[in-house]
Amino acid sequence: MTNHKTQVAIIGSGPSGLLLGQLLTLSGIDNIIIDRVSKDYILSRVRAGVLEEGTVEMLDKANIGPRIHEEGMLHGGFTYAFSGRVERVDMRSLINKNVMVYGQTEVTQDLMEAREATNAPTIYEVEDACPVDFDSDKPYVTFKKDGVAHRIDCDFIAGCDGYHGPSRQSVPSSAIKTYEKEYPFGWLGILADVPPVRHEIIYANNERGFGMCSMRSTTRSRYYIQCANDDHVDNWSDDQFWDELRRRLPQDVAEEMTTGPSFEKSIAPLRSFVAEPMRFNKLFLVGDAAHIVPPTGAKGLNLAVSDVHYLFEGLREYYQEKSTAGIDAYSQKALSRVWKAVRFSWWFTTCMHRFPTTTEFDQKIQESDLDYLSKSVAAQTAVAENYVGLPF
Ligand code: RFL
Ligand code: PHB
Repeated sequence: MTNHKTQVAIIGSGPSGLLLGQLLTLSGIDNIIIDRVSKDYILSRVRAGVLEEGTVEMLDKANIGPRIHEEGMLHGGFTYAFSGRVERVDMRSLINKNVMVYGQTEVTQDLMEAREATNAPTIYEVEDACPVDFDSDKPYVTFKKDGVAHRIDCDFIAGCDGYHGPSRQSVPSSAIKTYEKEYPFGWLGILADVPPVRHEIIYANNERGFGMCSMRSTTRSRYYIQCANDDHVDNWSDDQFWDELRRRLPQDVAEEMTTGPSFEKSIAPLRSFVAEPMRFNKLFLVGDAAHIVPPTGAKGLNLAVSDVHYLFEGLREYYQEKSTAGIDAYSQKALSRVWKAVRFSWWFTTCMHRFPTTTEFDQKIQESDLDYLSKSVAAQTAVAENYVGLPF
């Protein structure tokens, strides 16, 4: 058995674990991060692309360097299309705020590099990670690495291990309540080294299903189409994908879109999920470990960052001011913001997609919702506030 000792043991080296670790390290609070997979595998995962202003501020606070401001693209609005119309929510003129388009993979890479520069320990490719005795004053984490058993004794455990990780699953079912909604479709996404068709993101509601244009840079595009839940990437050649996407976009956009070979293609299911509470004495759930939102509105990564904000402030207060007020308030503060993002993501998903059960009545309601949005400054302001992210 190899024994380790630290103040905060962090399970999961995704954006939430890495950001929490970096903020703790910068405040002189020891932490060890463990992850089931390798660094390269984590960096090969293609996920979110839109960062709220509060997220960028948190990344600045973590000192992850200037790359995000050099390479990230500020967007002052987004476009939505429906019923042959093209409309825009202008966040910049409505509420003087922007979002930043910068890939989650880049955020993760920046955080990994920042962590390496501090020499804070990260152990990759561990097996059987398990939070233990977190209801007592002597919590610890066990795992195996290369067949050798390890144990990390700590003050607190941060469960930053995503939806499938062991942290939430180690909580007795009587102590946790979960809320869940599955959507009867997924998103088929591709990455291609072609210039984005428009400077801003386009969300398209179409009778053939949802379609979306996003990007990672001025030379790299990310496109999505709604697909069936049981669909498979092998069913879609690049040509089939582009043809179907074109059919779902406004005509001028479809005609001007540059296509090319994709180098990544994947299907993500859409789900809303919340676990309550997010604290179990010495164990905290953070990010996807506690909640999942459908990607419409790009809230998943941003919610992980706001959780980290509340938890980091609580832990900092605990160590520097000997107060438990922040960690005691963590679950309630985080969940209050989580539910608002869950509602917004659900609303945007419901407005923009075709459900197998959509009736003519539902269709009319969807169209009138989007028509109202296009005509009401109050509605646009509400959407803009949610899209750029509610305050922490
Ligand atoms: P992550 O990124 O899932 O990281 C969790 C880490 O925990 C590790 N882990 C374990 N470690 C040790 N032992 C175990 N037994 C473990 N089990 C798991 C994992 O290897 C991993 O490294 O969670 P985190 O840090 O909370 O970050 C959350 C975000 O990643 C997530 O909210 C977003 O990526 C969600 N999401 C999207 N969000 C958006 O805002 N826009 C998007 O376009 C978008 N696309 C996506 C997504 C999530 C996807 N997933 C989860 C399948 C597309 C996909 C495919
Ligand atoms: C993305 O670029 O992957 C993206 C952007 C906005 C969303 C979802 C995904 O709402």
